[in-house]
Amino acid sequence: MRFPVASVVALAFTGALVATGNGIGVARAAACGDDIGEPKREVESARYAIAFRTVPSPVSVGAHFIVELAVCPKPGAQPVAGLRVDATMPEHRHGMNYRPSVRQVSPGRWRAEGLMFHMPGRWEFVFQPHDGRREDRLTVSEDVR
Ligand SMILES: [Cu+2]
Repeated sequence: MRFPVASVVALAFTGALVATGNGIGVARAAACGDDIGEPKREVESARYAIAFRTVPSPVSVGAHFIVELAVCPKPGAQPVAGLRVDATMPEHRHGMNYRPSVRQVSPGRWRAEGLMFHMPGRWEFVFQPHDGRREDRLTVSEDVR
């Protein structure tokens, strides 16, 4: 299934919401995936907030890893009907050699297995939640040594 991508690209941050001075944003981000475990990272688009962590963390080159995610619709957004998880090396114009499997483990919680960064350098996680009609695209930079 293909969806038009809402061209929303958000950058990774740790507590960067505080810098926006948006009190509502701080509260909302804190509520999404609070219990996901450390090191928790967050990213958001216009419609969705995502908290996630990799297992293990940090990720090792050439070793499979898992991504655990909480995907939270913002007020007014539709519930998440599906989620795609991928990773690329933008400077090298390639992706992973493996296609991760993604499943919902409980309401709002997702698990992606079978990811592998096969070389060191700057990777970018690509999270694409959709509501059945439209898909957002959230990216998070990851330096892998
Ligand atoms: Cu590469």
